[in-house]
Amino acid sequence: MSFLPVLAPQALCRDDPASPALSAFARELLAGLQTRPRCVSPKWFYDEVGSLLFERITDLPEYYPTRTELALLDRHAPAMAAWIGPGAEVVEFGAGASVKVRTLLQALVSPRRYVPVDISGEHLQLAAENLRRAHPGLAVLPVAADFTRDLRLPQAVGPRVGFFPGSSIGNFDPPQAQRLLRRMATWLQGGGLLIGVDLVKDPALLHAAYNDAQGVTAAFNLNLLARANRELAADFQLGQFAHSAFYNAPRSRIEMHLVSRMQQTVQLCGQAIDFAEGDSVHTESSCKYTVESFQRLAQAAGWTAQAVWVDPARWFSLHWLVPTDGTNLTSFNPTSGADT
Ligand code: AVJ
Repeated sequence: MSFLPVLAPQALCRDDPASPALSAFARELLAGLQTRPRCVSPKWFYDEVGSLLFERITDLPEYYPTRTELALLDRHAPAMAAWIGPGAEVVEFGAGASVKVRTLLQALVSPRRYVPVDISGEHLQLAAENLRRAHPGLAVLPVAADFTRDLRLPQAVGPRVGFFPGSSIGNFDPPQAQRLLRRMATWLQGGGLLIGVDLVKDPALLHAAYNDAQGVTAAFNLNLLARANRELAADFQLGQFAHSAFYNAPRSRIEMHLVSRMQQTVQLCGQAIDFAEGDSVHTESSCKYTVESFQRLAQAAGWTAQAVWVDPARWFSLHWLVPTDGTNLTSFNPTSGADT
């Protein structure tokens, strides 16, 4: 009698070499490649290389969201600060390099604490150091967490306010976005939420923003496979996959895919993954809203829109939301309203 050799998952695919359990990345990537249609969460883009590539995207001439949102923050930070009120504890979801929050923190009246939450731990510590230098007197308490799964925040030290810029909410389809907004309401304990939302616009502008001439977005997308090679010892041939990004008009969203250029088999954690020519892996959705469609979504998630700021070209929006049940803890009443 003979035993068939069982291919042990490669050591790199596991957090603990003594346990057969796969790491979260290995597990989700394998499951995503074995399901149909193939899909992988965009949260896995953000290892160190991916976080740097994303920062390069934000500087691209075609990528309008970051500079448009920064201009809105610059111009309207005093009005936003008035809605938020003094002594706030700012919780940022997906803080990355914590660039945008600086403008907000400068306008706030004695902010008590800044709590950046990010899935990428290395990035978080560096950003926290820089912020402490820029705001001596401000407590900075980074939390490394995947808030799409679970989030445990430290005890609040002041009225909480959420900050979720960049239109990262667009990564979730509307039902998921609604669930996430509801969970944010519980984390914020009655506090408001300042959230950036990219707007529906000429598809040609959207297409250019996700198909930049320098190929940085393509490199960002392909880094998912490079990361699997680095972290999981997979053998993806990067040249054998193509970046594809297009606007899905009926669903008002940009979709990014990695498309197999040929028939091929990839080894991943002891499993053989087959691709036919043209098979695609859906790696990201970036949903676009109108001001009204986003306000309806927020309303359905238990939030009331009190103010919205939009740039003159109507490319991007920032929304000030408060819980509909009226338990907003801010006692400060702003006298200056929002303008659009
Ligand atoms: C960080 C999710 C807002 O959807 O525009 C940029 C990520 N992907 N280029 C976006 C991204 C490709 C970005 N978000």
